Amino acid sequence: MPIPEVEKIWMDGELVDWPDAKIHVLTHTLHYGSGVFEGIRAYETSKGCAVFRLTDHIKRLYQSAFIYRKEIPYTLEQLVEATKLVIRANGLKSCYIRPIVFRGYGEMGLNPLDAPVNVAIAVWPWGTYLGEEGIKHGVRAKISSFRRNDSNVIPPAAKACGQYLNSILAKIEVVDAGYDEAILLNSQGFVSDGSGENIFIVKKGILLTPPTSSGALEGITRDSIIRIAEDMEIPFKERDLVRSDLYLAEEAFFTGTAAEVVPIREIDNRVIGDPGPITRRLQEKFFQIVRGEDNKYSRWLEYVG
Ligand code: PPE
Repeated sequence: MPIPEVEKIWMDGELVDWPDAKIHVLTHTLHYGSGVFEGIRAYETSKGCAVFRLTDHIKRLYQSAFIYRKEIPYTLEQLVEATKLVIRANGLKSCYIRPIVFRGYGEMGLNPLDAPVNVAIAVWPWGTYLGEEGIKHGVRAKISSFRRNDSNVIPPAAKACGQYLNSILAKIEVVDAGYDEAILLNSQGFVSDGSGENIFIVKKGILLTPPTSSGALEGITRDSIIRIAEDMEIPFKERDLVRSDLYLAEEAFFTGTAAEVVPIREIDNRVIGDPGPITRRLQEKFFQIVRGEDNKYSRWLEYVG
């Protein structure tokens, strides 16, 4: 997807012009994928631009960095403020936000601990991730032959740059085969998540999603949907899912910051059908919340000011 350019990017404490936000070709993370990142969205509301669960995302960024023994040279509050600053500096009403903490220039080799740590926060307007049609009528998903990286290989709990090679292989495979999105199983054969989304299904009226021990990222959208479902008294269970659970699902959908809430209309050519009632209700509520139309969830919105 092409990146629409804006004016400024926050880099190591300063706002720099978009074309000047450059790094050296010997940057450690470019070679070894040793960075960690976040994906966050800000939405237009009647009270101005609001970032959805900004503090929770930045907390996860610190957790990802912690796993890789990387010290972020800023406080959580500073990165929260920097995020708001860069949105304001670009005059955006809504956007996607990509903070990245990476090992910079100066050291090569697999011990990253002496390499410098750099931080950047970029923002840009980003429309629907899997298409408008996908949001409305659902996407066609295929289970990839690539397995999700195991916790003892590359912990899926950290959102690290290098681990996305796993998602990239899965995505290429299913897009080549004519599908919209990949679903990954873990090495035991249980369902994990999508290439860049968590997955939910409905079976016998119960909302189900795999536990994070399946290799699924502890998604913030996933957590939001679980809490919304509880508030709506939709029966919910976190449990391991096998391939046939997906085929026989009454409803299925993906959740993610970039993807938002996207119905799945087909999995491996087994038709699940048009978005079902539970998917619709959760999707509608999610969009109301992010647009600031439901005060009950106002704590999830952090205004840019
Ligand atoms: N699983 C994976 C593998 C994943 O990458 C994401 C987010 C999720 C689940 C959902 O997590 P959350 O955003 O907290 O609800 N993927 C990010 C990157 C996507 C990209 O193409 O880049 C995102 O949605 O921002």
